[in-house]
Amino acid sequence: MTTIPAYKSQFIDHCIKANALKFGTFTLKSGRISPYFFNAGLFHRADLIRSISTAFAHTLADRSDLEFDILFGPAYKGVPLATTTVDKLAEINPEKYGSLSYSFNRKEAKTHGEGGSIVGAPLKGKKIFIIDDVITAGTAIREAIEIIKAEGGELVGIVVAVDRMEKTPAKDGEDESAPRQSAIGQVREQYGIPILAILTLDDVVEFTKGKGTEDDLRRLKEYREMYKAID
Ligand code: OMP
Repeated sequence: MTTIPAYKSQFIDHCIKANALKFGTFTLKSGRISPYFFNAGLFHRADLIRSISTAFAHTLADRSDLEFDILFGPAYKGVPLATTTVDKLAEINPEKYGSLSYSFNRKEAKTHGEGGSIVGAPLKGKKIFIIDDVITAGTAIREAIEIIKAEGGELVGIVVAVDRMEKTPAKDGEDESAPRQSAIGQVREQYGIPILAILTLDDVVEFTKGKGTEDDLRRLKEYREMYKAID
């Protein structure tokens, strides 16, 4: 049995206490019926935002090969994730991350005052890492990538809280059970960048083996069998 690092299992514990990770029956944006759901919108409490920013910071700092100037959190859910994770990274390693910046987009460009559609560090000529909650079909992430391109930044990676590892939905006439890539896999291949996650579906299954009910575990495994992507 594979063991998961302490920061991951602490993070899952916090998620479950806060109801941010729930087991049951949930209909996803894609229409799939999932036995679990992750809701990053519930991390507004001080102890929880601290827990998620700590987990993000460890996920990034563990990859000492990665260099970036700015954490970009797409509006709105990415905003607190970017700001708090920048702070946490500087606490963990002030030498490497002390001058790291955060940045995010305005949903509507401002036409008065300082103007523009970016709040925080300007992206032009900088190495940018996107931070976000969940990638399912990849729509939100692709919008963020377009903003970074338009602002002249260089995208060097993406980190999400949960990688559901799901294959893209079947197109008309395609067999839903046929093997397919994930949205994350497609973005990784298209842009040639690393995409990291605090938790994956595999981590959730491992955690449930130790702490969940038999029924939750069986339903998670069935779901994984049905929807896990080839990469
Ligand atoms: P994409 O923009 O299609 O990649 O989907 C991301 C969205 O999936 C999030 O903004 C949520 O609305 C939703 N979501 C979750 O937040 N947590 C989950 O566990 C599953 C989903 C989902 O609907 O697939």
